[in-house]
Amino acid sequence: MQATTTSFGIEEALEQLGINKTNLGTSTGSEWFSNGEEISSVSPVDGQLIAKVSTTSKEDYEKVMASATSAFKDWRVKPAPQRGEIVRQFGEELRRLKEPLGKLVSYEMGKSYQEGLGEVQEMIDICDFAVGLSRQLHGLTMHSERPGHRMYEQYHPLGVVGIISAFNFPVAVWAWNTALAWVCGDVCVWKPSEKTPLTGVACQKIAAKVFADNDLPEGISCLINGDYKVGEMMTNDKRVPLISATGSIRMGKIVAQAVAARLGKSLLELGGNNAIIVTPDADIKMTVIGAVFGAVGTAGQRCTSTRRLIIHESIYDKVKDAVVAAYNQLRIGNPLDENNHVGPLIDKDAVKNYQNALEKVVEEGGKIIVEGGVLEGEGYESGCYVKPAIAEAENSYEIVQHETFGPVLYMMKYSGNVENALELQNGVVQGLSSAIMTNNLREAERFLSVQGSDCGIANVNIGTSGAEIGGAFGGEKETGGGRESGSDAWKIYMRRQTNTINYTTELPLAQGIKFDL
Ligand code: UN1
Repeated sequence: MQATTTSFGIEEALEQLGINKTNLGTSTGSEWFSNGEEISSVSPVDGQLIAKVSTTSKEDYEKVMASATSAFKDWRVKPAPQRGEIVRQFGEELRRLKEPLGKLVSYEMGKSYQEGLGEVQEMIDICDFAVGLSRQLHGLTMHSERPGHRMYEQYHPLGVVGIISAFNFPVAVWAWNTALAWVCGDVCVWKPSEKTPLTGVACQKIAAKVFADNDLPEGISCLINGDYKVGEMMTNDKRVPLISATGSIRMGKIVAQAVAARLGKSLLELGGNNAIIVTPDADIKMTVIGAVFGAVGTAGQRCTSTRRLIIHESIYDKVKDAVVAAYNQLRIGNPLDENNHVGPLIDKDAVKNYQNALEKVVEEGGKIIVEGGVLEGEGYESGCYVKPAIAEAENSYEIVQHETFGPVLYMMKYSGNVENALELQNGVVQGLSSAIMTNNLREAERFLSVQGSDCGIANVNIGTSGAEIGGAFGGEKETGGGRESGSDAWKIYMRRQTNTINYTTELPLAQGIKFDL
């Protein structure tokens, strides 16, 4: 087993990332504390313990907050383009360490090495985006209704941004938040998933080096570790004006209520139940690639993974046969081996949820058309490898309405026009990503219209996953409404101020009100 680890160069990757396996836990930058209980980072690839990481105690948390609030006072007065220069250097370090970090992501989380590298590439891309943004954090100027007055708006940094991220994108989602927050003048406290603490440690080390090389104070990048109890320290903390949380709808509802109770801001990126509509005019070859990658890529553990295929009855059998044939070609195994398409699920709880979904769909009347199952034997010792499965199911089934984080795809038919497909697609509580495969312009435009997809992401002739960083990322309904990453998502990391300046010797009131003394 150890041989697997070393043969794929994990020990070397850890060394290159400066992880020496001691004193890992809470950090304000170059300083590390490890006073809490330990959590184990176990690889789903081979079931090996990679390292132990200490959770954040209340005292450690207080040290972090003292450091972060003090660092904010310095960081916020640094001109934004200079903050951008620091983020540029951070992006350079990520370029240098792309391979070891991508490898650690793959080994700790279980996604393919290629996807691990892709995740680090998203980090690099958001850094580049943020560098440009650091010269463009602009508000509008408006015409005042009063003579001799100037009115404009400006954006100021918010303060400490709390980031709670999920195991499935253990590093990219942090970078989407942190690269923007840093150029905006905020400091960040990050709680990575307790299932992937080591990639968190690696990122913290990379960031800390850049801050230290530039003689910047501790506290601009902070790391805390642990489960929801540690998360609660932040969500209940008035010193944290914004909480950005990625994870399940269940978690998001708890976070949103805690943050709202103190009138803080939250940015939520929660579950999806993403569908591809396949119309009579679809390109079948493209549909198969989009659907299969969407459903089995990252072993179905993306919030953008394709969960439902809604296929027109006239081409149903053709699409079904092509997708089933593609599933028969899938190779499941060690994700660090580039010959494999599908790696393991994150842990045995995830395996149980996957098994439960397959049982439930049959109980509710569904029909399995590609058998699932847990793989055993050589190479599968971690117990986390499962076969991607497909079931024919109705949209109304309870299990279909629910997001199962694994490679389970539901296929269903629609008849008539695209409106019928849209009714099914929109007929779930989640609203993250959606897609239509069509060469028919009218259908595509109907899908994108006000009566079309109700999701935050709506794609034509592209699958549901694999969004680029340049667009705003997030979804509607119970997906939580937040937007991260590109476009103007930066605005949530800043506070907006409207300024009106009177350069006359009179004091005219707005709305024509007279107040003579
Ligand atoms: C997530 O699963 O939380 O669009 C993020 C995608 C990736 C990001 C997914 N760029 O699939």
